[in-house]
Amino acid sequence: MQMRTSSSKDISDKESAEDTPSTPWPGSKGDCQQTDDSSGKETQLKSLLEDLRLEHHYTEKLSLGTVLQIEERTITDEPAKCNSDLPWYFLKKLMMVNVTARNVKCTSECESNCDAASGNTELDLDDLFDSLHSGDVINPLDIITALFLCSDGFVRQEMALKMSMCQFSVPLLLPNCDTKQCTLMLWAMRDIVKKYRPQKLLESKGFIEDRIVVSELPMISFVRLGECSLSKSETLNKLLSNSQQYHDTFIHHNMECGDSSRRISNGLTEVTWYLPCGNKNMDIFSEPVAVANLRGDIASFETQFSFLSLTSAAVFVFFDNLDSECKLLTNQHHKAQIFLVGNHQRQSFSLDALKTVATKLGLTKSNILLKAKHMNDADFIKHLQKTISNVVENTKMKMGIEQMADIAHELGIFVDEDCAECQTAKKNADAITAEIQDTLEYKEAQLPLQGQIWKELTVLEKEEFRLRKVGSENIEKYKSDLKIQKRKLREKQNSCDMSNAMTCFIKAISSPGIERSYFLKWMRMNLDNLSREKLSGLRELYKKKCENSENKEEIKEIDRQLSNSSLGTEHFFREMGQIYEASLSLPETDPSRQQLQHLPKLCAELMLDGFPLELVDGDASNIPLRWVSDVLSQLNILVSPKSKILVVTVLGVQSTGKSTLLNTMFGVQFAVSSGRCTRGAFMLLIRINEDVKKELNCDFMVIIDTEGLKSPELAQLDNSHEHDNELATFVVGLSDITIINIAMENSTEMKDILQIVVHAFLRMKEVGKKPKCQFVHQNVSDVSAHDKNLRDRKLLLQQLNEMTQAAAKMEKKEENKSFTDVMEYSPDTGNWYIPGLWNGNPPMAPVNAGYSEAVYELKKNIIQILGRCESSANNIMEFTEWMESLWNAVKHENFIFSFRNSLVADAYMRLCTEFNKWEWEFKKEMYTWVTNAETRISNFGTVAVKSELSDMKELLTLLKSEACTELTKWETKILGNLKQYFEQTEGHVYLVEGYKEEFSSSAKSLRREMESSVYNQLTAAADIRQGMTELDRIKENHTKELEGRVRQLIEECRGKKVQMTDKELDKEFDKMWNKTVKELSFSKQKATNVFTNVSLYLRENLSRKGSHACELLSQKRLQHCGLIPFKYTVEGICNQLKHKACQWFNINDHVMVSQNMADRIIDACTQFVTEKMERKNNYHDTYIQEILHMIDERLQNNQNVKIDIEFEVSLKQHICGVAARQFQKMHEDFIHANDPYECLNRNKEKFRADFKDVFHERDQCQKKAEEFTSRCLRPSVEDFVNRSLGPDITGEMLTRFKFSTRMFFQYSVLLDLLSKDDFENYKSYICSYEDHVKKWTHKQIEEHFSKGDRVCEFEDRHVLSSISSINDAINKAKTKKSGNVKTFVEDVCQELGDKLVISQDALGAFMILNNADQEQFAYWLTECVKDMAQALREKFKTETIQMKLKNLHVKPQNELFTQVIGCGQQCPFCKAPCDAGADKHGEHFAKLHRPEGLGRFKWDGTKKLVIDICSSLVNSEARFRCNGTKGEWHPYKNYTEIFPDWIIQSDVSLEASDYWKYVLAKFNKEFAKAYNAEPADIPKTWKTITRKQAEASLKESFNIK
Ligand SMILES: Nc1nc2c(ncn2[C@@H]2O[C@H](COP(=O)(O)OP(=O)(O)OP(=O)(O)O)[C@@H](O)[C@H]2O)c(=O)[nH]1
Ligand SMILES: [Mg+2]
Ligand SMILES: [Zn+2]
Ligand SMILES: [Zn+2]
Repeated sequence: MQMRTSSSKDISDKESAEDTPSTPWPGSKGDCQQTDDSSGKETQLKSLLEDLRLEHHYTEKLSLGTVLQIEERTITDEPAKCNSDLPWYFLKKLMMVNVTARNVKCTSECESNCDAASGNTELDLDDLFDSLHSGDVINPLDIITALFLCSDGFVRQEMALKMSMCQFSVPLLLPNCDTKQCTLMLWAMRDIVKKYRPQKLLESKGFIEDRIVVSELPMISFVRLGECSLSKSETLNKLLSNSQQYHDTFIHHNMECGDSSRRISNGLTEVTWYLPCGNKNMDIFSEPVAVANLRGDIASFETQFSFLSLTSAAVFVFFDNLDSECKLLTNQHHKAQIFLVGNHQRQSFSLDALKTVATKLGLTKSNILLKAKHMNDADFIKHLQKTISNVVENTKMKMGIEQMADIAHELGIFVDEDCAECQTAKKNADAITAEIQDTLEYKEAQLPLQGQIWKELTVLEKEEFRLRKVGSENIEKYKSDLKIQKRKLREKQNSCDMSNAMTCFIKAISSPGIERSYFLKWMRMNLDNLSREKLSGLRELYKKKCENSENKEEIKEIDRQLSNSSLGTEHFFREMGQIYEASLSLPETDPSRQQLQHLPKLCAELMLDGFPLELVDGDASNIPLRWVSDVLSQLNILVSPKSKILVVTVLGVQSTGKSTLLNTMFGVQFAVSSGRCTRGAFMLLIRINEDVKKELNCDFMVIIDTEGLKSPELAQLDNSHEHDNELATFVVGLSDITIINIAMENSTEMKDILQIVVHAFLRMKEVGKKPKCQFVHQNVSDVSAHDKNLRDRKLLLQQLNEMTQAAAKMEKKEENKSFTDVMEYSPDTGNWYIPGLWNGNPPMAPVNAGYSEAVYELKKNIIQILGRCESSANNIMEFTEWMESLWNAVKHENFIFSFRNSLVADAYMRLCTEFNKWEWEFKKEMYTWVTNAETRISNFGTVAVKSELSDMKELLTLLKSEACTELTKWETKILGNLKQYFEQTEGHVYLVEGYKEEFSSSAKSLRREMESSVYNQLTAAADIRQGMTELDRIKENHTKELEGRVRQLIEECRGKKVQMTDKELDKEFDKMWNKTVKELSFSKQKATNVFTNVSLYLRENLSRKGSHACELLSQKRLQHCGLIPFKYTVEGICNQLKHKACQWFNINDHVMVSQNMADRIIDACTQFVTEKMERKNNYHDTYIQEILHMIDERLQNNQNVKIDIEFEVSLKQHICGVAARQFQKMHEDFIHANDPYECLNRNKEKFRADFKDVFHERDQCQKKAEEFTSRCLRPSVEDFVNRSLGPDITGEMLTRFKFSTRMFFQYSVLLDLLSKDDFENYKSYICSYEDHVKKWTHKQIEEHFSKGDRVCEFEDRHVLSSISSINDAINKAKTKKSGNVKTFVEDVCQELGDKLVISQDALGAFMILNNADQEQFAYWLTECVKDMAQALREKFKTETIQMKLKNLHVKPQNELFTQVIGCGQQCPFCKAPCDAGADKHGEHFAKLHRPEGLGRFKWDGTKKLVIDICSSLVNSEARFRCNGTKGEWHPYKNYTEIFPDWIIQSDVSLEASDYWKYVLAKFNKEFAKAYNAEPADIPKTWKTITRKQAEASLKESFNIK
């Protein structure tokens, strides 16, 4: 025990040491301004505040921001552990209007003293006794008093409001026990509005709704004189509770901790109200009454007592003991009737004294209430009630709390509204609201911009996207006209001078912090007061009429009136937004525009202070996008950079308590009222405290409250269906979690609303966002609701599934079959049952504790779900971007196809960039591998082979299986990368989740393509090598033979013993050579007929196309094909079309398109052939197979061009003819080059020189080394560099922005065009796209590599690596000490066999007559290799990049071209190239579509170029016809039915296609001339587009920042 005490003491010491304030106890400010004479001393107040750790808030008042922020303790259920937890515990519960908020107690006291822990099991009564009398327990009244003392005006208001909702008493006079000064809590109570029905309105079923501080009510006060054994507060509670339900309005002795002594709350005067509901049987008092309760003895609180006597209708004085002198009572000047309440049961009770006092006060019998012995509690209470009723009914003394302020002032009591900020703010607010007579008139006069003009603007804005009324007019012209009309409306807005009200309003909200907050609160209250009377009546009426939907017209009228009569601060802010937006259409330098620049910042500051921002204007059904985005970007500047936010929204039927739910959950103040209340959507920021930031991975929570969705009947009335749909889609799209509020009782209504919501979710899923949702079922009272409603939940899910199917059908996304396809939803965890809000009958009902608790559970769950989100939250700018693109898409009719979002685009781009990197890595590795494999094949069967395999077939099989392993490795790697990529949380990868499949199948197809290409290369190399073995053997024999003869000759010559001259030697040598050559047999290699082979493959290729194809094929011999340029003839098509009247089919265009396609295919094939020719290798059948494959693939990709079999056959014949001819030549050249006779003759001079050297016994070392270097090594090194350089250059280019993805490439090309701004350039881009791209790419490579010496670096690297391999080989060979140069060289070659291909011919010739000494040779060889390296580098330096590109095996320009050309598809309407990323993508799309005229479309009659843009057309009612529609007209909207592979998205914004509009406007005449047409009618607004705007639109379209 000893130990325990000391340790607990230690802790408390430590705690207090830590928490000692560093500054001396300061005086307080605000309403407690008097000097504090107790400074320095430990005062009651100070010590209590220290116990609660609130001391620093005494000066630095608690603000709403702090109270409402989300922190650890708001979301955990940790019980209060120490006293300092208590205020927060109370606040947390109070903010959620939990009626148990006042039951605050630390648990640690008793539990930490656990005996078991100290091993002490003895009965320890001392300890028990101690803990019973623990002086540490704090009275809840003290906590409340302390909190009020430590809070600013806004927290006080909030506390008072929530306390009154809980039916707790609220402070009327707040004491400060240090200064002995008290304060009237007028401001704190200002926000309380009560609704009740007094007797006189019983008949009419009317009610009174009023701000309680202005209601003039009789007040009945209860005070205590001296000691009193009767619990005043408990008596009061009984008095105010109705018979069925007891409620603790006032804290009393018998409540938890109510018995611990009050340290600072004596003198506290509380007030509560009894308000009748109009039911005689239930109402305790038939008229409303205020009940005040003074804590403590009036002897010590005279001021308070005087105040009560002057303001109350009656004062009930409770006492045990009355002093007959009792000056306190008798000296007072009372206005109130005095009632004396004594406890007769007490022994000390003196009847005499009572009599004296009563006489002095002139009291009658009825003024004295005594609780007699025989009287039970109930009777006593009844008696009291009756007395009070009497007073209330008869008194004239009625007073609002507002009026009490004067009395307070007279008595020296402060009023919390006295501070200067509050008063100035009030004056400012009053000045504005005093002007308001008729709301509608006022709005029209003072807030004109948001009225009709804004509504008209909204209509225009939406029409710009929806194009519903375009009729027969040209769409682009129509759009241009709309734009002009819009501009006019903005001008009209700008022409309004800023109204007086707005000037005052903006001035007032520009005032510093606290005054601004007061101002806005005053405004809100004033405006509320003004419209309450009218609105609450209308709302009630609305609610009633809605119950019976027959009164449609009436409802509509009421709704209109509601909208007209409502006037809140949001209207002023809305006007501000309009003023700001209108000003943006003025020139940037305009002073009136500049004056308004600061408005968004003002608003952003307000948001940070917790004020809601109107996102959607519910009246106009529109968002002032610029305004809202600018406010948000200002907000982004104000908060720490990259602050992240999570969004919680609520959706549901009207008046189902959505706003109430949010207010309860987060302690916020969205407008709440019965009847139609919230309009549009509001967003509000809540700060996340440091301690949970990490967990939630965000800095703010955004809460969005929305307008209630209407039932279809109501929606029908004002066509608000669309509005509801827009709103739901928009907010669901913005949110991370959507709470769907359902009132279970009305299931058909619910179903209709859900339908809207399901649509919204489906749309979101389609655009890549997966908001989570929670269903909230309100008014479910039963505790076991969750289990009971299992059936209901099943039903709900079933309904949701049906709705999903219906929605999917409407949105044409039928693959969505069930609700869970659309989103993650589990019927078990996604449903919440919340009991009714009120516990009993309003107005006297407190909030149901079950409601608050259930909402709290939901809140915890929501925060948990948000914390578990696998993807990271948006930052403010990202949120803004989402918002903008969502709203733009909402404005279109076809949301799914119109949604374009830069975050999605960003994520997609990142994915493409990454994927391209992996893909290239893969390709590059495979190129290296193939190079190596080919080297091994080329060296096969020569000295330079390491492998033990003797059979080429075996080697090939081995290599193929190696290749397969390699390919699989890389494929797995890419797929792994992809998987990993999608597992990360940053970068919004979930948005592009839908593309995952595409990319993974792309990886697989890449593997397949690589495999077939690798196999082909290996096979060709092996076959060619195989063909050479025989030749090599012959050559080797020949060489051997000759070598023998030469040696013989040398012997002979030496034998002659005469000195022979060179001439004689030559003669001998020639003689010997001619003789030998004659004797050797040279079977001439026979060339194969390539034509035969090619024909064979062509026939096989076409055999699948039917007999007609074969027939056509037989009509012409291949030898006769490809001799003249290919020309497409139209005969076939014409024949086909003869019988149909097809005027729509433009033959000329068709011919042009077909010819174009054919030319492009021919070009590609020619290029292939040329490249093969350049390699000077033998022909191989894989070549023609590849060519045929290329043709087929390209034809496949151009299916929109209608071709017939004649076309295909003749094209293939043409290409094969050309190819066969070339290949034939290549083959023959090869045979010639490798002919043994030729080879032998080529080496004749070398033989001669060697002959002489050997004869003369000259030292051959240096010469041989040079020879080996220059004839064998150097070519192979050069070859090696050429093989390796291609991938290097390609790799380098691919890292450049321009080539990193297809879209960036497209963007760069277009930007380049714009910078040149030259017609011919545009034309070449449009008319010969591939050619243009090829040239452009080529130029980019040249440009990039002509500067600096990047290429030389690459080359050096490869040269060096070869040299080092050679040196290694030499050193290794040296160690073998064979002593023979021949074996030495063979060793060297073998070492290099994997890396360098050493020419067999050269090697063979080198080997003969070699008498060099190995060591000497090795020395010289090393020297020569050094020189060679130098020489090679010199040579490379002098070569231009163009020359180098020619020699490369892997051509960078081809690689890049394949990369950027992608799938090669073009928009079926405007021919814009497809920009999709993965190779094998599901749908094609282009970022930027063009006016169709640029693709040669012209009007039939006028021949004028067409200005329409497909991205607009797909939104309109317009129709088209083409091949695909078989000439029938088809709506553009349903273009996917004809072109299922294409997605044509609407423009991101109306300016998105400015680029091409600008081009067409500028080069209209030139294009017309080039296309043989008339110039287009250019809409007015197109002509004003500047080059800068065109560039901006390009950036926007490609999402470049
Ligand atoms: N009886 C009862 N009344 C409730 C309950 N929840 C809310 N209310 C009251 O219903 C009225 C409407 O609540 P709001 O929160 O304004 O409803 P809302 O859904 O936001 O309404 P709109 O914004 O107009 O669609 C208020 O007076 C609430 O006090 C409940 O569970 N039971
Ligand atoms: Mg609401
Ligand atoms: Zn297009
Ligand atoms: Zn494509």
